[in-house]
Amino acid sequence: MYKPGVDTIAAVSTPPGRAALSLIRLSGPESFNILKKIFKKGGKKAFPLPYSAYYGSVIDPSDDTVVDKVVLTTFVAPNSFTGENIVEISCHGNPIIVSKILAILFKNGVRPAEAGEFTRRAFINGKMDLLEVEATSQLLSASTLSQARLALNQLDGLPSRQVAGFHEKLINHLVQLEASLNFPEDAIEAIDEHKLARELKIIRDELRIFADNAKNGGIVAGGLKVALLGRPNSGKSSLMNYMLGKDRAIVTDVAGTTRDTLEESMQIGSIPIKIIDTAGLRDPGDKVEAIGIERTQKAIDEAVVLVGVFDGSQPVTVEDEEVLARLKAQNKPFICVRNKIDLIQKFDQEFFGDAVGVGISALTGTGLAGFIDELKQILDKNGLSDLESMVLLGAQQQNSLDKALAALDRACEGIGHIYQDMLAIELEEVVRELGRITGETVDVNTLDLIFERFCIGK
Ligand SMILES: Nc1nc2c(ncn2[C@@H]2O[C@H](COP(=O)(O)OP(=O)(O)OP(=O)(O)O)[C@@H](O)[C@H]2O)c(=O)[nH]1
Ligand SMILES: [Mg+2]
Repeated sequence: MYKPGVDTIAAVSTPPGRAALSLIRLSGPESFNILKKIFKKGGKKAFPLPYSAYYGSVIDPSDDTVVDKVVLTTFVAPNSFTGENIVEISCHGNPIIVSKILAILFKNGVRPAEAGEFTRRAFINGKMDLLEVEATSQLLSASTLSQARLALNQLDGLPSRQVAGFHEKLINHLVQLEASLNFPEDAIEAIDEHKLARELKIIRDELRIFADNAKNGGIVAGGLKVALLGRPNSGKSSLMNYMLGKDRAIVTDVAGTTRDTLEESMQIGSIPIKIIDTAGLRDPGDKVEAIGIERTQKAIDEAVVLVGVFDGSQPVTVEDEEVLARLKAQNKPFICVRNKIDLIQKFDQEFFGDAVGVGISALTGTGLAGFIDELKQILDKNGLSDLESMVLLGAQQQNSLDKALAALDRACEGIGHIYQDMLAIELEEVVRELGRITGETVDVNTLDLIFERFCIGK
């Protein structure tokens, strides 16, 4: 059973295996007392001082042997990551030494930390809210610098302040509404429903922008997928290879070379992209190709932007027409690429109609810069390059945001038609769900779900 602030916990915060150093972290009320039993320091500096480093030896009290020479760093409550007394032990990075030190700690009143328990204590002690917890989790799992930057922005607290702002404004409205409902005789000013409707709609607009920023944050954190599609031999794999700067996909003049989808990470400007090469779209020649084409549809579904690749050295075919129709039917931004402009062009220039079309050669690289530019513009237009404003939410937080928006919509639509006590119930729900995003109102089960995604030692 979880007991915050009662137990003193410890875990290794660095990855397992041999290294120059490993870091063992302790947090809890007894951290310093326990260290006094197992650590012999050199020098005269008093122990523990806040934010101090001590050089000395870890001793096994059962037989007084020296286990390792270490450096301790101390953080005195409440000025620490968890808000508790923290000691960090930097020892030599040998798994045998690390296990021995942990074993000594566990014999002397420390218990092993659970996954995410340090961060959970930071949350419980008011050191961070759930938006910052989510940012920490995503910072640890980020695979590109821009994803890390996105998480760091959130750690600065802007999304937290935004949600707190919505929360506060709505609570004020709710309090006035409740007061006029409960004490009508006390000459409390009657609610001006027109004014309230206007103000709620402003909050709803702001909350919708916040939701869009969260949607874009989710897309960027997951790696923004761009799928290449087109008929066989149009040059999809060649284009992917050129963009990646390496021969990732097999390229041949055999139609139907790519049979499975291939996914690779790259960056366009500062935006992390996952580029997906797909099996050429046509009537499949065999079972394998048929499965490949099914996977193409999955790639189309997952992609945020689609790129149609057409062979400019050939006249338009029925398959090209099907590809264009498919691009148009997805309700997603797309770019049409006329490839092979290094060859004599037989492709009808008018074929793309209103759609964005660019000529390139995936063989020589001609026109590639223009294509990347178009791609950037699409990302800009869809708010996907503005990392500063993006928000990262966990699944539970997203669920709460959806519920908050739905209840606020009902309140905005209902005001003037529904009883004020119904309106109050909707606003209560918005306030409760917003509180769940930051963690102001949250239940233990949800916390379990949130923190179990962390590694032990964080
Ligand atoms: N001249 C010229 N040839 C190209 C260009 N792009 C691709 N090719 C050639 O076209 C052929 C097919 O290229 P791929 O990249 O394999 O085409 P694909 O669309 O991936 O084909 P599938 O995997 O079969 O769907 C290969 O012989 C390439 O060398 C280009 O810009 N210019
Ligand atoms: Mg291919």
